[in-house]
Amino acid sequence: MASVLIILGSKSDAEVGRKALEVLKRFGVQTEMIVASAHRTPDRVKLMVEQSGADVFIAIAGLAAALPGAVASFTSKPVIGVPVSGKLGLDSILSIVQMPPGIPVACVGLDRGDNAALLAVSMLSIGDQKLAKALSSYRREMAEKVENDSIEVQA
Ligand code: RP5
Repeated sequence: MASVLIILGSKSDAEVGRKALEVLKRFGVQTEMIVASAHRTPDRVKLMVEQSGADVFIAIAGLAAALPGAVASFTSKPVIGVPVSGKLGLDSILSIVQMPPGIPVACVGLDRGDNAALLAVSMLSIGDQKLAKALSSYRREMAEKVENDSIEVQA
């Protein structure tokens, strides 16, 4: 069964991680969430990634957010980075987006654990028809909500 490992750079990133967990749970994707810091526990990051059987990794970190890049250095599976908002705003985004050539990571918006999970579901759905169908109906539900919202504001 397809699975995702969510790695938080700190316990303080847990709220963003929970957004991802919620979405992955809705799609029935097996998920585990752990804490491992790229700067404070680099050996632990390596160990957790190398011993994980996950198909997709979601790495969530703020400040000089090296975690997604560090995770990607230990696996050739897809890594999705989630920049966590701080005082500066662009620090974690740039740290994740500006990977050197050869080791890319995907980057979603600030604090968008939910979008990271949806992107993971989209990747996993390539080889999983059930997941692909679930993603299509999720999108249909969203479209219906927009149409209903429109009716509501017009009334
Ligand atoms: C980053 O530094 C973590 O991902 C977190 O977003 C930020 C602050 O960490 P703590 O001081 O809360 O542990 O490495």
